[in-house]
Amino acid sequence: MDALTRKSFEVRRDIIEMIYHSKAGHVGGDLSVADILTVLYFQVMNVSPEKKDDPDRDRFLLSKGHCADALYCVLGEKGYYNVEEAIETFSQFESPFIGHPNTEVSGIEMNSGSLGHGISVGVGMALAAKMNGQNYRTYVVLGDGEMAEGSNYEGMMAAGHYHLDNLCATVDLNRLQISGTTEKVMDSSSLADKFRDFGWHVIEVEDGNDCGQLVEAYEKAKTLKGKPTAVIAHTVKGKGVSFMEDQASWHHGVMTEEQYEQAVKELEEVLR
Ligand SMILES: Cc1ncc(C[n+]2csc(CCOP(=O)(O)OP(=O)(O)O)c2C)c(N)n1
Repeated sequence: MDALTRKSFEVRRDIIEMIYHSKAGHVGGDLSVADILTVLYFQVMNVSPEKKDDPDRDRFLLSKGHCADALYCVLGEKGYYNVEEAIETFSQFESPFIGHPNTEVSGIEMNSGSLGHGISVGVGMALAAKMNGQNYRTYVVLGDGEMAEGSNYEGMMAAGHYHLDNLCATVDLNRLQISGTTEKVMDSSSLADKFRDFGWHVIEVEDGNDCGQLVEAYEKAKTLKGKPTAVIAHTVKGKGVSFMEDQASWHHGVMTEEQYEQAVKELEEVLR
């Protein structure tokens, strides 16, 4: 197994621990986005704990903020803090590791949780880089259910208008949102056409849980000029834990002890 895939499974293992320990969190979306976050933090982005205040660091915004748990685990694995501390205190009184991303946590650039704001904030950051002659890139990660929020489309329009080729948005397209399929709750199909209509390049990733395919997409995105790039990553909600895969009920389910043990067993088999 390559190092990035291995890391994505270590992140999954942390997520299961964090969620079982706290009896909180959004496990389905965490597991679908685990590979995207791992690839961005461990391969693609110019970020590190040492550079956390460097004005030229790349910027990352988790627009689907309910998956803070996954982001906390990736940042911990990357060395921004001790991942064990995040796992043990997640969602507890006075812990900075609250249920949605907040800038009290080292490495986090934007508070989120109210869906639909990442692209607009990303437009501001990307535009600022252009105006100040800086070379950093801005990355935003969204959910496909989140694409029901109208504010996304205003942000997409502005990004196209200003030709922000230093902005890259990823949609974690797992086809499920909080209460069922996105098709049934609020149909956001033809996302690629929507991005293109607003003046974006689009790269579709057939298997958005495959680290190799994701790396290829992000490296290509870095070479595309004149327009922002949308990476549409086709993922599986709950990926890596068989009984959670493709089940909307695991959007924020709490595991029984038996289910926790089964999840750990499956992930450790991959890591062995
Ligand atoms: C503005 C706003 N409306 C509603 C919610 C409640 N909410 C939390 S997660 C979610 C579903 C998101 O679905 P998706 O973006 O597909 O997330 P994923 O499947 O990747 O976890 C909703 C509606 C919210 N957080 N913010």
